[in-house]
Amino acid sequence: MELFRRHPDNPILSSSHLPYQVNTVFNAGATQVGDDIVLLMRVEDRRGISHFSVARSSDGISNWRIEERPSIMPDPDSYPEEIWGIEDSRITYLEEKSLWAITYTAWSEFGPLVSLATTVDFRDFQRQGPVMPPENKDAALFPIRFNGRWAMIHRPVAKKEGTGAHIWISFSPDLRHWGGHRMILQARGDAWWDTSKIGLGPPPLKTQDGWLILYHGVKTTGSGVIYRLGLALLDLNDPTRVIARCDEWVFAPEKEYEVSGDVDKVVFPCGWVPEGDHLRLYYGAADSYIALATASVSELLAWLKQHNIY
Ligand code: BMA
Repeated sequence: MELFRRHPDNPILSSSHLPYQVNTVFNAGATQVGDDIVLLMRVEDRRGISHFSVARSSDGISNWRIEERPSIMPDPDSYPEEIWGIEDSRITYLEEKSLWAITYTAWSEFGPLVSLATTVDFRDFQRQGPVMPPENKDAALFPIRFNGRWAMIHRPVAKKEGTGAHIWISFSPDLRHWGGHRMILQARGDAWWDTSKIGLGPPPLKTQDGWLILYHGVKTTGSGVIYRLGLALLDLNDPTRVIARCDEWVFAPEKEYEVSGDVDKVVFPCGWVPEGDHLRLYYGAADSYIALATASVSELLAWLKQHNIY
């Protein structure tokens, strides 16, 4: 049986749900706000440039309420790094600050970088500017501080030829100044399903066994790339310490809406919403749709124990 079970109504959101004409919707950040599930959808317009649009639903599956106009448009006049669009948000609630922190990819003239915004209601957003220079993406904050420092996972691209793109962690006293950079998970190379590039999916999830990490791994094949998903676990008190990493992938493009779209064979989650042991995973499918899968956190942890390479 699959660990992540696809919702029968998949894909739950597509371009036809938008009240204005767009190319695609995919790779949405997700969180619970009051009684609603809120998605911060990546919307690619018909120029090819992405912005964010908020979708709200009380069951997280249907009857999405989507605003008439984009929620956050790229603003290259004030934020030049957003010239080619804003993409792939990850949302973390910071209880200490009573706000949501949103990390996203800003596509600058010099390549993708990581920017930060905050909000208390998903109506008004406060940009905090870039936090990681290019090339960097797939970033998310932890919800708490470690020894007084905030922590962020991100994915810089190594310049050294053939070394791939790996997952790093960095620390900050104030969410602005980042240091203590350290590589924690490496693209595995060789025949592996996560051979060439890996990147964080949703923000790290606190569990009894550690911080649960869902990441995408990329393999280039004769017919293009395949984006599949794997699991890892970081130590609860010291997230630079990897305590588990899967051998096999846990989720891969199989359904028509995952296999065929603007970019074929892509599953790309940016958000999950836990409720006790039950987990809803929102993922982009083929860079064209938003889909939902559910899982049990304890089943994921049990599977990871069996498939741990550490
Ligand atoms: C990655 C990101 C994602 C996208 C994926 C597949 O590099 O740009 O936004 O879903 O490629 O095209």
